Amino acid sequence: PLQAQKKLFKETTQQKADRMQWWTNDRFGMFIHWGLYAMPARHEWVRNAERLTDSAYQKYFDYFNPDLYNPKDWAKMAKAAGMKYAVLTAKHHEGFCLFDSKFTEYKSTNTPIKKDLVKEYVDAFRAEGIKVGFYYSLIDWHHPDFTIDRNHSQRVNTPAEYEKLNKGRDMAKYREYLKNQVRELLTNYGKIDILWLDFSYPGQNGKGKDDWGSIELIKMVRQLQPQIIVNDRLDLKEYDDAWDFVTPEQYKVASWPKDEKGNKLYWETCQTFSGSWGYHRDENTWKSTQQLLVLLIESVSKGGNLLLNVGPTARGMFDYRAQNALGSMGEWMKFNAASIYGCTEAPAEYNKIDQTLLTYNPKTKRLYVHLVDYPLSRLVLPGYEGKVKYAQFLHDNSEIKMTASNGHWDNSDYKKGDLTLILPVTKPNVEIPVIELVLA
Ligand code: H79
Repeated sequence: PLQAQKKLFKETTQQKADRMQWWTNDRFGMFIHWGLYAMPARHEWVRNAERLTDSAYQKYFDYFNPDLYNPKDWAKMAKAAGMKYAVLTAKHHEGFCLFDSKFTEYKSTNTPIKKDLVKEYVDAFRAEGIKVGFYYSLIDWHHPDFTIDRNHSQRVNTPAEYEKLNKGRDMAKYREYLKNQVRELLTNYGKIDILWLDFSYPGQNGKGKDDWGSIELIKMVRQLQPQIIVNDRLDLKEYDDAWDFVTPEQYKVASWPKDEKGNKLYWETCQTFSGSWGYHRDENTWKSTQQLLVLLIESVSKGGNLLLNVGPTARGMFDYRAQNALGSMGEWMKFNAASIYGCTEAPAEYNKIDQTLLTYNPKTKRLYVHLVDYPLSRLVLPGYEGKVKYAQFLHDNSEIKMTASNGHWDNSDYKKGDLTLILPVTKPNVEIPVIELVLA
């Protein structure tokens, strides 16, 4: 028998399901990585990768002036893409704050732009009806009390070097700073829907729950914002209820993630357009529209969400590649969103169909067959005979004829009990066409 998980709060499973309801329904969110690293424009880890010192990094602070920042445009693009929530980096690992914190001078209000960028984001996204979240980095490469560790921008090799560099640094003070800033974010900007903390790496020269004061922190978070949804990176996995969802980052899960008792977990994969999270001018590894749509559809087909990242430029714009990608997703979502919102993994009685991804809406009892690889005029649904009342394309509600026979004199895929759909030979003008099955 497995050990009972520890609990910090009194919330029941049903109460959690109610709190998570909008999030599981909405499925698709926008991640926004924005900070000083938009200026070097070569990955948000540039300070670590190139071992940049405080003084080498200072020029980005001195010249930070995103004069074209207009989060209303961002919110409109997110909405048009079909995204229902957003998560902005209020502070990333570099330590720079996009908000007017009382606890640091290292903030946007002290740069040439002189604005609380978080405030404008919150107002703009809320105005478009998009739920508002904050990313806050646990790691901080700028704070003088944050001890040098294996993920720091300063690299050291020997224990003696660590000791020397960390003389005078006091994690207890950093812990207070972290708590104070999270309190500011969850107090000064109204109702916040999501808190995305990043990240823990316990072990040698690492940091985890004791370094962050994770238990204290999560208690404060839940007290300030009882309905908030929080990710799983505080290193509190032994508690059932100290986190809400798991966060596979830049990889695909094989199947719906479960805990060790086999319970399905709430989950969200976070993904980038090109690899880097921060704006990367020269990266040439942008995903195709097809790949991006598959990331979304496949997540829903396994019961999860997609948080898709944009890295705005140092002038505060989404660059043309990001705009194009969002636009193409929006084109698809405009006609096919019914297979995403409110949908989840299909019940096991509906067999997998080759070259397709299935999603299911439990309220309307409709099954969505995503034709990832468009078939040639016939699609055999294995074991579906008697299970389907009606079939149509989702984008135009045009009927798709079905037959409980092979539908062709030489359809060798067909077995008794299967259902055959008769499709047009020409693929409809939709990146990934969707068949809507009204289930019996
Ligand atoms: O905020 C985004 C990333 O900066 C942060 N989490 C997402 C949401 C993150 N990405 N990777 N990691 C945390 C783990 C560390 C990976 C590293 Fe590397 C491998 C650090 C150095 C080598 C990736 C590759 C980052 C720089 C090079």
